[in-house]
Amino acid sequence: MSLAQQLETAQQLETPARPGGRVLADALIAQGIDHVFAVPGESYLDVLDGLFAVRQQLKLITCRFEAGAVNMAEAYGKLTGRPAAAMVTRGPGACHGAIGVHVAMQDSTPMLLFVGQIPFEETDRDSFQEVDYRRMFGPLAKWVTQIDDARRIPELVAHAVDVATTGRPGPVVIALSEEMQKHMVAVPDRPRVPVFASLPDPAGMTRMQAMLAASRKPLAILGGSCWSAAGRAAIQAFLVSNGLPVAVGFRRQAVYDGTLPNFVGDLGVGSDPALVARAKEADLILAIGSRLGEATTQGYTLFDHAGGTPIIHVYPDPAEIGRVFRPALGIVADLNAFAVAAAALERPPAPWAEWTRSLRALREAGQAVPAYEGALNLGKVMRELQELAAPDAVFASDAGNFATWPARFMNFSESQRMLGPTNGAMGYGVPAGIGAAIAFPGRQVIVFVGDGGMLMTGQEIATAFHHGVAPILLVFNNAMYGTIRMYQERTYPGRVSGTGLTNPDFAKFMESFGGHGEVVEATAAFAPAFRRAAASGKPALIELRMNPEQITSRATIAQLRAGAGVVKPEKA
Ligand SMILES: Cc1ncc(C[n+]2csc(CCOP(=O)(O)OP(=O)(O)O)c2C)c(N)n1
Ligand SMILES: [Mg+2]
Repeated sequence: MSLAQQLETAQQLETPARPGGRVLADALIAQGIDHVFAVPGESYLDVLDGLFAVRQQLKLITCRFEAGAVNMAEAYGKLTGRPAAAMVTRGPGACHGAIGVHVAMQDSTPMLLFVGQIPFEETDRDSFQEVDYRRMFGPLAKWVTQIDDARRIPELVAHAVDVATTGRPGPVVIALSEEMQKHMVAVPDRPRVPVFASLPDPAGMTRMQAMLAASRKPLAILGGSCWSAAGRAAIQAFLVSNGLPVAVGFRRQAVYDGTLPNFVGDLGVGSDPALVARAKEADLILAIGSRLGEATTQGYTLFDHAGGTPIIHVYPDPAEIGRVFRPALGIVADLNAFAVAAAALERPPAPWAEWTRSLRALREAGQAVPAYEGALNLGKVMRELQELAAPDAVFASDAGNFATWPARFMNFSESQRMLGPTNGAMGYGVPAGIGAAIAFPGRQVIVFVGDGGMLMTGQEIATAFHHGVAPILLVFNNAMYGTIRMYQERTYPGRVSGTGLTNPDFAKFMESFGGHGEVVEATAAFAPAFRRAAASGKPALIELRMNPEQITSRATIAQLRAGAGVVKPEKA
């Protein structure tokens, strides 16, 4: 017997036998997981029983829909930088939950998804609810595994957490064979590994400094997940002291303090066309944490793919650097470590002060609220919300045209956070808001959601009540799948197909759960309604009855039709 085997045997002798379900619960605690978001299933009864045993240390959040559970876990990981676990049953549960895996992958969020699996000996019989999760989640997740032997639970859970949290973070799916959950095994827990972040190479930092010194029109694009408070402070110190204009990537508002004079707006769907034009003029792009994905780069058109625009790309995973846009310099580093190193650099002269001021002036001009038709001016409502929201509020957004109202008219401050799905997943906002409220008890949570998204996962309000959290939902009601109608009107004017909606009374819907409901039809009614909602202390919903003609903050349906004509397919 090798020394390692002897040691393991000795450890096992000291470790009492536990059933697999309990070993799993203990393995989660050993790896620092403190929340599980779940819809139960008979496929993982033994794990549920293990969770019962450790209920003081590991909080089990019972949800109403697997898409809700997985999105809550994703939001928890995105906000805290530490993965939460989601648990769903085999087959149908896994199918419902899959959307959250896609969100976590595209958003680079650490997350674990456990799926109850059929008994191992029934494999490949197309038995009840059988699915091969390695094949199903292969292209969706960062890693997929299945535990068939209870003795391997501590090892595989520890590795899953390492994979989920390192490099470009992402979701790991772990299927749990039914029988092994019952097996009594004597196996020790695995300790957490204190992995130190990868520092940027000093030679790369020196080259970055030289490139900045030679630039006249630089633009920083900030994105990424898992920023720590210290990392945010350091990157802000670097960007402010250098007077660099800062744009944020798609749905990454609030990775940077929007009230600062060098914040120039967001690049994504519905961005200010003037900012997009200026980004194309920049002579140096400093992309920090952004993948330079499709939405941020305006369908990969913002820069020359072959390197015509010099780009410095800072990213924790070398595989993302140069993936589409070939950068002039790639720096592989943990983002928080890069921020600290950048803040410590000597400051070159910044001859771009005027350029930064001109970009900021564009942002401010774009935020001037037009006199929209109709009684409810959503531009003014967003400006008011900025004043009314708690200084450390967490915002969560669903996907849809309504999301462009806060993006354009609000500036999120340093202590506020904003969660949005960069993969454009409808149904994300309400669960993400609940996940945020559970992650940060006591902080105000405000959700932006359309009438379409609200009826995808709005029933998770029940979960908010069940677990005692009170988000405030702002439902932008235009009685349509407005985003798709917008593309429709641009491409096939007047041919409205499949995009109209009939809605319930949303305020009464919230009241039926025991929450606070409001309907706002005029601008002046918003502030008092919001104050009442916030003061209620209960989950609250404010329905914003929109003028459906105002399809975006920049166009009416009539304007789209007038500008339409050429059939030009676009992406939603
Ligand atoms: C899960 C999912 N289904 C469908 C879509 C396609 N889609 C994108 S936006 C949108 C409409 C959103 O409607 P609503 O929530 O009412 O917001 P609005 O665009 O009207 O502001 C649809 C159907 C999507 N992105 N995600
Ligand atoms: Mg709508």
